[in-house]
Amino acid sequence: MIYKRSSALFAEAQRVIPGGVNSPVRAFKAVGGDPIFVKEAKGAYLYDEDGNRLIDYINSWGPMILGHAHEPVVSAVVDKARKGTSFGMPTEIETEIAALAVEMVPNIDKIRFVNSGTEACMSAVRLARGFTGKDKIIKFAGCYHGHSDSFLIQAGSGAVTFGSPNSPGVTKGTAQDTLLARYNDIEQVEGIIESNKGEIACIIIEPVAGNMGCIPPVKGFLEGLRALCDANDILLIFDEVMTGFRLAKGGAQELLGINADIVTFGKVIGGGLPVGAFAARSEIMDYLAPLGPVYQAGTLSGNPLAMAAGLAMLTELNQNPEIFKSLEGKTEYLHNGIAKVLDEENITYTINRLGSMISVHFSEETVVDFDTAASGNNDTFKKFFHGMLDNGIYIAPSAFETWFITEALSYNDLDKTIEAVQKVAKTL
Ligand code: KE4
Repeated sequence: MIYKRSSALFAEAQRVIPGGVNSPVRAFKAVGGDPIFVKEAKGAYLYDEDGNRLIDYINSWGPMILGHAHEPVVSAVVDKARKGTSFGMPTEIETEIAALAVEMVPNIDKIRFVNSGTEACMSAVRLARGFTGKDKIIKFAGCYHGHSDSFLIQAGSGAVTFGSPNSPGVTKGTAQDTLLARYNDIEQVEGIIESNKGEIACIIIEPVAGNMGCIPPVKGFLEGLRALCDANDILLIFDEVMTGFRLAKGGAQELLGINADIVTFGKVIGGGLPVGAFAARSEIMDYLAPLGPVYQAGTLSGNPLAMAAGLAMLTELNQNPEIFKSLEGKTEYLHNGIAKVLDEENITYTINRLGSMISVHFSEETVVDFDTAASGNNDTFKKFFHGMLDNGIYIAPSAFETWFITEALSYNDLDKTIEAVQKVAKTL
């Protein structure tokens, strides 16, 4: 594959944008080489600036669950744009999408829209602190809840990719209120709660981790967190920015049958436009300004354009719940196909999968937390990434990310992907 124009554009971008990108993981630092610049996309395919067509397994890190430039979303946005893009005043469409989200997701009465997953998670933690009157939070090494200061403590995704889990600029004062636990280790969480009795406002977790690759919760882990929160007056925050409206209509709460106190959303809920949200039962949400004392605000929150994209997306998912089963079937097919060809080539690997989230780890250990995710052979991953790219398949440019399956993928696309793995496996 030729990437001449992408490389030229990257050189230009670096003159005026730090690192040439507006989000670090896009810079290919973890895999080497220059990033691909996308010209346009449709369905399951990206078309880069050098005329290459790539089968896309990132889908903008999750939002494009129905494929790129999905017609109902596009026309909803175009129609809305003609009537104005933002007013900074309430509009009916915000109520429509809020009511639909409340109908689709268990345990929430009200939802507040913001502009990113980071903002949703940041606001959810502030709300939990305000509601409980307590300061400390528990997060899990390798989980990523966006780039708000409280979360950049052994965060996943781009933060780990950069090998700089704790970012400069996060003060000691902030860091001291963030307690770190190991994913899937309920005993450790119990110990942390014991040694911080009465001080913990919330536990925030990705119910299915997606920022260390895909790591499903082991049996009993989430149930244990639920019980510990109930016994200690701690709010359980499910960060469903990735899993929300992807694993099921009601997200991980529905699929795994665990009730969270606050749920955060992003990605799919915006249909590809900048939307985040956080939601809970009224008793908690009514603590938010202008009703309650916890302040949270945003100029473009709930803007009609983003709401139109999100409403079109959620409406289609709500009316066609069989999409989630179809996504799961495609992901399982891909999993089995990749496993078969890697076994044939005697490659050491493990594949984690849940619903339409999947990741390939070149590790002999079962990947259940940050440390085992980090034990993967990164050199092998780099070769795998570039080999797949050269075969027209775009997977996450980091071993600490999840692949996102889109309904726009055909089984022919999946077969092409498996064939590419077979070819690349011979070079590993
Ligand atoms: P945003 O602020 O990027 O919209 O959302 C932050 C966030 C919160 N919670 C979870 C579970 C997330 O996965 C994310 C963002 N995901 C990354 C991909 N792993 C976004 C990609 C990027 O940083 O460019």
